[in-house]
Amino acid sequence: MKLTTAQFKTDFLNEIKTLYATDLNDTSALGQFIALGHLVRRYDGSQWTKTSEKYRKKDRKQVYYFSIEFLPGRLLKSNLLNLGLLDTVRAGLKELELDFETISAAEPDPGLGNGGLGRLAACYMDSMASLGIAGNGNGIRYRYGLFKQVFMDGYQVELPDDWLRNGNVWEIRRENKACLVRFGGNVWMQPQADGQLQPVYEQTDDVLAVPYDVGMIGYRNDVTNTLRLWSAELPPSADNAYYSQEQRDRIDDITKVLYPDDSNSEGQALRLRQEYFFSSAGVQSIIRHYGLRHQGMRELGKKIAIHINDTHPTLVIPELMRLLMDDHHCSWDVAWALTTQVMSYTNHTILQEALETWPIDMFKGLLPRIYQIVVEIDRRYRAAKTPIFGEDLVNRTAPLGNGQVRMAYLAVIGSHSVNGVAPLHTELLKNDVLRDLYQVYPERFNNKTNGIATRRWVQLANEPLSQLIDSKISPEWRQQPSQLKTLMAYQKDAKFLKQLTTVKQTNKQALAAYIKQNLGIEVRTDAIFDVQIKRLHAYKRQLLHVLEIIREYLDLKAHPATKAPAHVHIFGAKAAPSYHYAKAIIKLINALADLVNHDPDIGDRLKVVFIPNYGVSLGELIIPAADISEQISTASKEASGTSNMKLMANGAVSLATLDGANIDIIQAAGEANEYPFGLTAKAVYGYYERGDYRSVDFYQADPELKRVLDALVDGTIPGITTEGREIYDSLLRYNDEFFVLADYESYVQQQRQISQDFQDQTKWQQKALANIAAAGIFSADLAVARYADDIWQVPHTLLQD
Ligand code: AZC
Repeated sequence: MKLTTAQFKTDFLNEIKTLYATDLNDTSALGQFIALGHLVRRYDGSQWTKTSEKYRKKDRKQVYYFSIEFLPGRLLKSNLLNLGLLDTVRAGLKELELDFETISAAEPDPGLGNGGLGRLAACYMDSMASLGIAGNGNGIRYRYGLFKQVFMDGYQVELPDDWLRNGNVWEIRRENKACLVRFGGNVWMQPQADGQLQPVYEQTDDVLAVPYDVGMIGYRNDVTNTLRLWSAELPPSADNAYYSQEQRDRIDDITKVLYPDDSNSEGQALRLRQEYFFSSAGVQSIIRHYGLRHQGMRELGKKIAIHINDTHPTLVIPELMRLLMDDHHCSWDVAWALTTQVMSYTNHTILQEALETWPIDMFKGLLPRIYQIVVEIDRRYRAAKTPIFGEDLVNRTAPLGNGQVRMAYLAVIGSHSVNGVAPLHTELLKNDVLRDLYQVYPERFNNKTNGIATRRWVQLANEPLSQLIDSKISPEWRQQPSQLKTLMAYQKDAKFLKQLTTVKQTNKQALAAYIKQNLGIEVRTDAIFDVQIKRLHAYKRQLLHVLEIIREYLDLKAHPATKAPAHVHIFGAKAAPSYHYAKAIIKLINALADLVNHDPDIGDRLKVVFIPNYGVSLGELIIPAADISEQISTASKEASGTSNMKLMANGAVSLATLDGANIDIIQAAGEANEYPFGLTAKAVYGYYERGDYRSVDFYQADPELKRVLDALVDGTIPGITTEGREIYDSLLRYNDEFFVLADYESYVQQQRQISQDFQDQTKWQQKALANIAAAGIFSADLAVARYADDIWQVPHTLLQD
């Protein structure tokens, strides 16, 4: 949109006056942010309305992306960028003697997710809007986001993340679109005069689902889509007064926190309530919206696509069946045909513990009508498939089995498409995790490699790099990241490569300043910034990285004269509150940091920095400053990874196992420009099949490794008596489930190589450039366009090469 600086200033000062009845001098950065947010919403208002009108007029097919997590990050800057107002607003604020960055930093970072899956959902919302797809998000408005992580004595402590304390400028509460979600009670089917069966409910616990809508603004294309987040409230019935405190709490709890502690059955039941709550509310609102424009349900499959992001929203399948049959009087067969036509499912993990199942007793008690429908889905699946595939296979794959409701199986059976998120992952789904269902429905399986929003992760997070790129190639790359490949023309341009070093230096200085200010650690910006940022999990093997740091430390102590570039190891990671082992690793990293950072023999040559409370905003600071991208999961375990793509796009080279999308990154940028190492997935499966992995053999064969592991238990690292022992035992006594020791040697070898290669900055920046130039193929726009073409069958405006 068009806006002059002068007009913006007038609008902004007016907004301040209207909101606060005072003048600018009397407001805080937070107050200024809120005023700016309101103003941006007003600027966007008519675009949002017009988008809905346009979709309505053209009767466009709507895509609904259901996800229990969304991690959008701060929205002020990206909304301004997408509206084309960023420069104007910056200039206007400057004239008012205000700093845009300070105001922008006052925005809370909505922590409505954990990691990759939630951030992917947010990137895809941005891309759907930017590609003009009628795409809607559907999730939960958690009162508290993922916990705020602080370290006390090196241990992770979880504090509540009260992100809504000052309200949320971006949301619109739509109480007129609220609906009821039913839990518990009894249900029976009563024959009607026409012979149809109708459910009769008794003593149900009803919860009011109230939607809050957030605008998802497309990149300079006059489109604003909607992310709808549901909040649980007391139903406005006449006998409100009779709700006991317990009932009130039960309702309140549904949307109170992301990931309640599910290590006990109460927590599990709450999680199941959350899942049904947003699935049911979402599907009800879809059907109501559809009903405004269509007679009957016939066209549903042509007008609606519902995407199930991992298994958490799988109950959209029986819920849609329920609405079609009970409210719209479709027969089972018609309802089922429509449901499978509408639904598609993405799997994000092959880890057994993440494949959700619910005890049948719990499920039945909480969702009696939904349970009846799942029983019927199960019965019909068995009846149809047993004659073809035999009883054993059908028993293994039916939605109900071993006293459990198996969500992933239900998702596959009720969808027309099932996809993995990187080629290796999709192959593993077909050949291992969902092998049996792949026999039954081979045509449903496909791959959609993940992608990232280059707008946020390069244009916004790394303005120095973006400007440098603009000075060399056409700014088209900003809309069409595949154009980044034309940067390869500068591979031998010494001046350009030097400029890349300068950009990296600028970004490292910004990160170094943050580290100094918040952790009191001084790091050299000519050091290698070696970055591992992701959830803390044994399979992601932060531990392998730690062993390398111990090795470097012992090495420097033993050979003080060694000449090597300084090395800063940077971690960002939250551990699930009940994940004991992951928390022990956190304590280990912090204890090691304490030792290394204060050792006068080491000085500034080696530093360990664990930045607490990693999230989207910290990612935007850390990623542009990285030299090394640590992607070191045990091969086969990381479905795709997305920090690998963000780091690559910012010129970090990957130190990576052949896992998930690392494989594709290495192929795209060229093996010579990355540092691959370690067992392949095939080799890992080989160990499983033969059962002959013996971690002790590695310990005994390599004196250096032995010395490093002994440091965990011999007092070298003070303050980790129990944690050191626990970790040591996991590696040696319990045979190292994630093959850390098997990969140690090749990992260390690549680390040594990096130390050497980093000294030749020209060569190093050539590698960085190859990564930046190849990163365009991992753009979320491309990924979403593939979903649109192959799965949702909706038009989009992606510019093809
Ligand atoms: C993650 C995968 O672990 C990661 O490899 C992938 O890149 C990401 O999804 C996006 O596809 N999975 C999750 O975050 N899963 C859950 C349950 O949180």
